[in-house]
Amino acid sequence: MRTQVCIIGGGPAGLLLSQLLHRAGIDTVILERRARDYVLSRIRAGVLEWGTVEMLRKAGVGARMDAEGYVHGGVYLSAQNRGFRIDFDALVNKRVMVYGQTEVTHDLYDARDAMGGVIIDEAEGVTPHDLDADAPYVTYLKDGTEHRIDCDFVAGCDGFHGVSRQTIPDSVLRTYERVYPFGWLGVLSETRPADDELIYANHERGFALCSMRNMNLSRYYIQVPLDHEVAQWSDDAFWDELRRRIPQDVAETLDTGPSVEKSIAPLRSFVAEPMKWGRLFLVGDAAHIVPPTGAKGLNLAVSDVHYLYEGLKAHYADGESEGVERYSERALARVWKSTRFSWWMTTMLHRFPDQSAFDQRIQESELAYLESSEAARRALAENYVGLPY
Ligand code: FAS
Ligand code: PHB
Repeated sequence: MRTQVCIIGGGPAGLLLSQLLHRAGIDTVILERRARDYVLSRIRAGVLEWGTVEMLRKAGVGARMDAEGYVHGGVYLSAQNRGFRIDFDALVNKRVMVYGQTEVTHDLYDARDAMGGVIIDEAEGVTPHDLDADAPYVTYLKDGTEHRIDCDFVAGCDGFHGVSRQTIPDSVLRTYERVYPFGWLGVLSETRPADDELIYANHERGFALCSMRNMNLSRYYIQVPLDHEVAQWSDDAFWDELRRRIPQDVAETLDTGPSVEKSIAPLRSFVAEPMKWGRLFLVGDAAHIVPPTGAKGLNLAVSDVHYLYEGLKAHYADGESEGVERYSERALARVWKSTRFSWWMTTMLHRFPDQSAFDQRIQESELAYLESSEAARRALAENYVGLPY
C-alpha cells in the first residue's frame, strides 16, 4: 500500500490531522493499535480552547460540539473557602467550550468514516522505517500478516507510550521532565454539576476540581498521594473529601451519586525535542505531556496538528518546504508556553508533600495577587483560553 502521510495513532491528534489533510486532497492512512471501542471508551479532557473549537469547525466536525457543548466565559478559583472568578469575557474577550474529548473523538471517527478515511484498527507491531531517507515506510501486523505502507511522511500521533518518539536516535532526542508527587483521582457521575462553571480549589488537604460534561454528567477530581489506588476510595469517601476541599456554599448543595467511572491519573510535565526528525513528525502526547491543571493536553495536540497541517498543505500544493522544515520550531514555541502555564497552575493549586510554611504562604499570596490584580487575572485568562497559534 502507498499513501502520502502515514499516521501512527488514532486518537484526537491522528484523527484530526487525517481529517484536515483528506479535505485538502492529501491521502493518509491511520494505524491504530487498539480496537475502536477501546479508543472511544477513554474519558479524558473536558475543556476546549477557542482555537480548538475553530480547528474542529474547519475540519467539518463542529456541528455536535456547537449543538451540545457549553460555552464558558470564566472559571472560579478558591482557597481557604474564599472564591473569585476569572472573567474571560471581560479580561480577554474570548471563551472556552466545555465538550468532552470522548465526544470529540466520536465526532472525528464519524467524519473519517463518512469520508471513507482509511483507519486500520488493532494494528500490531507498528514500526517506522527509513525515516531519515526520502522514502520512509511503515510495517505492521494485522491478523498475523505483515503489511507495508510506503509514504512520503510519517506523523507520530501515538501518545506518550507510542513507538514514534523511540525511533529518534538518542544522539538527537532531548527530553525534559518533571514528575509531580501526587495524582488526580477522577470521578464521572450522572449528577448535576456543582456550579455553572469550573471550580479549581486550593486547599490544605489538597487540590480539587469541579467540572462537567453536560447538565446531568459531572466530572470531579481530587489530588491524591501517588501510592493511592482507586480500590481504596469508595464513592462516599470521595464525596466527603471533595466537600471538604471546595467552597462551603458549593459543598452544601453538591449533588452526589454513584461513580460511572473512577480512575487515578499521574501528573507529569514532559517535552521531547525536536518534534521533527527526517520524515517523522511527533504530534500531541507523543511529544509532550502536561499536568491537566491547565486543561492544555488535548488543546496542544490540536495546535501541533495546525502547524503540521499547514506545512504539509503548502508542501503538496505549492512545493513550499518552510512549514514542514520549521514545524518543530513553531510547535515547540507554543508547547513550552503551555507547559509553563500548566506547571504554574499545578504548583499554585496543589499541596506538595515537602511543602514548607514559606511555600504555603507563597501559594496563598499568588492567589491573593490574582484576586486583587486585573493584570494577573488577564495573564491567567489569556493562557487558559489559549494563546494564539
Ligand atoms: P492519545 O494518547 O489520545 O492517542 C494516541 C493513540 O495512539 C491512542 O489511541 C493509542 O492507542 C495509539 N497508539 C499508541 N501506541 C501505538 C502504536 N505503537 N501503534 C499504533 N497506535 C498506537 N488533557 C486535558 O486537556 N484535560 C484532561 O483532563 C486530561 N485528562 C487526561 C487523563 C488521562 C488518563 C490521560 C492519559 C490524558 C489526559 N489528558 C487530558 C491529556 C489527553 O487529553 C491528551 O492530551 C490527548 O489524548 C492527546 O491526544 P493524542 O496526542 O492523540 O494522544
Ligand atoms: C475535565 O473536565 O476533565 C477537566 C477540565 C479542566 C481541567 C482538567 C480536566 O483543567
